[in-house]
Amino acid sequence: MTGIPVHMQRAESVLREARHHLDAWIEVADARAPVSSRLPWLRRVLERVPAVLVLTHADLADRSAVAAWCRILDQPCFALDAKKAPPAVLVRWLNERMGRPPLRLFVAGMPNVGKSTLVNRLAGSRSAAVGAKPGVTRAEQWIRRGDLALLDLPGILPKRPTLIAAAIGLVPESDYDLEEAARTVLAALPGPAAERYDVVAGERDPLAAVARHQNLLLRGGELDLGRACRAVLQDLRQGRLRPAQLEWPSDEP
Ligand SMILES: Nc1nc2c(ncn2[C@@H]2O[C@H](COP(=O)(O)OP(=O)(O)O)[C@@H](O)[C@H]2O)c(=O)[nH]1
Ligand SMILES: [Mg+2]
Repeated sequence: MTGIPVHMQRAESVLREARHHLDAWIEVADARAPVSSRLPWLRRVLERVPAVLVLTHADLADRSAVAAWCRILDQPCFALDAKKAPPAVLVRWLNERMGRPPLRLFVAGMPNVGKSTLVNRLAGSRSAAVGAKPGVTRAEQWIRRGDLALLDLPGILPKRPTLIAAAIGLVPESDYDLEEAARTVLAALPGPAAERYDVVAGERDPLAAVARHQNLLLRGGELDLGRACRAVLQDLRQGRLRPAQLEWPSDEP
């Protein structure tokens, strides 16, 4: 298990056992950052289990960039707004993998990528019965949701989360520098930043420009850069900076 953080070694050993019982797994990542929001080590562990990649938050991303990502990524890929009904092609893909109901499914991804939202939509109106599903390896790991038996494995994080992952809210706040994350966002989204904060191209200190534009001042009248950082991150997360494409396929080597 070298190369895998200690807190994930248990997750890996559970998965090594459970993978034989899975019909399929859904890797959930964020369409705004399809590199930073993925978990390569998980793909290695689950190599032989049929996989589909779901890119959530497509409603906030750049449509053509996301379409290009889906073309170059290595597996079936669906970009969607997880809050809406899942596309029929995704449901069909899953149904085709089901042996006898329920579909034994692992929905995996970093915190906040949209796993629960997606599962609720997939389980739909039949999701009333929530409880332990006995009989498959370690009973406590499985949750029954309608026609789905879900492997429950919380707390999966990459070893070194990027500032972009932090910016979209996938990383605990204690684990990154707010100012670095906010500056990363402003640098990556010049168009939306200009539109929302009038940050002009070549601006020496874009964060100060945000503080000025939003009138964020400390008592003495100085610019409140701390609040400017929070404003930028909140605007990004709440969909007020659009399109919020933070990683482009053309950046890939
Ligand atoms: N705009 C948008 N918001 C989403 C989408 N998917 C999830 N969310 C929101 O993102 C937040 C985290 O979603 P959640 O399902 O709890 O993530 P989980 O931690 O992976 O289970 C919630 O506020 C959701 O409403 C999406 O596709 N588009
Ligand atoms: Mg959740």
